[in-house]
Amino acid sequence: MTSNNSVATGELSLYHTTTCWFCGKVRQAICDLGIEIELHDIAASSSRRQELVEGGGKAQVPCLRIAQPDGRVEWRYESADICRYLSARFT
Ligand SMILES: N[C@@H](CCC(=O)N[C@@H](CS)C(=O)NCC(=O)O)C(=O)O
Repeated sequence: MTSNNSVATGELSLYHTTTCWFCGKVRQAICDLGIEIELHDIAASSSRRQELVEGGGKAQVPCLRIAQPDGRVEWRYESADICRYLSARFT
């Protein structure tokens, strides 16, 4: 637990932009679930954008990067799928 009582989820990070409505929906879900996920703004950082394209295959946001315990990395696109995944894991 962190100081503001939320769950820190180090193996997850969200590639997003501040202007994308779909990203806002996912950020709101993260907030509602009381979890903390590192955010990477691909509009503000070309290296983060490149990471997303190289890892996930396209520059679409939002995308949740999930580092599995066995070392595999999953790149999950689609805001509804991301919200469903987070809700199933953290509710
Ligand atoms: N169906 C997707 C739509 C996401 C979407 O359209 N994202 C836009 C930004 S608002 C985007 O990344 N467009 C660039 C691209 O698809 O390459 C979702 O719900 O996540």
